[in-house]
Amino acid sequence: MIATIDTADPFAFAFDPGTTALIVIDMQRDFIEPGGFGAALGNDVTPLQAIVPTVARLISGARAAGLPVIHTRECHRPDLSDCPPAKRLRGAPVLRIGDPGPMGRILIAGEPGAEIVPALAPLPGEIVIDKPGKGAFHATALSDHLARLGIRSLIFAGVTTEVCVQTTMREANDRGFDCLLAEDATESYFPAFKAATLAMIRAQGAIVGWTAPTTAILEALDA
Ligand code: C5J
Repeated sequence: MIATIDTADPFAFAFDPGTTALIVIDMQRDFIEPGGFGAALGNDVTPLQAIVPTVARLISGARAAGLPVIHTRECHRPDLSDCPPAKRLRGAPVLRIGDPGPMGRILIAGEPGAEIVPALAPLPGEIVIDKPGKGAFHATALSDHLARLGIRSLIFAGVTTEVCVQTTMREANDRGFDCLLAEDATESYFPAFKAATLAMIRAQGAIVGWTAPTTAILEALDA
């Protein structure tokens, strides 16, 4: 059965919940808690913390509606073999990827900081994609999982809006998925970047995809 979100931007978003998945991007301690990668880059992490309850509501509505919930984590192997020097050495952060920090080594798989925040912990059996890039399709098995599950439409949440969320949405759009971003279940360290990203996504007749508030998405899933 087709569900429709009439209030989606730039026009109604129609999707079949049976072929739709929720992708929650990088809701990790390293981006959301003080002492992680986001803070090491000089950012205030409080705006990202504020969306955790909204993301939790979206995840629980998706689970209740039977949608697969896929979680991603931006992180690297302990030997950094999947972290290009161009990424690790860029800029002048207080702590670089791989350096020891208050939550273990920054953005390294298996370290406490790379874990998803406890309030949004994946359930046993849910897919968790560890990704070395900003986009979740790059160097991961995400495409294979989506093909195996018969997924055609994707609902997105997570952080940060203009980096890993937008990159993954663009990758998905190019692969033929209809993409919807939950406006209030995504956040950036830079409010202007979030606003610009939402506008870019829905410009030119949904050139990348649609956006809608979490409540509207949950109502459509519930109907
Ligand atoms: C960043 C991300 N911002 N998950 N990563 O470096 O968006």
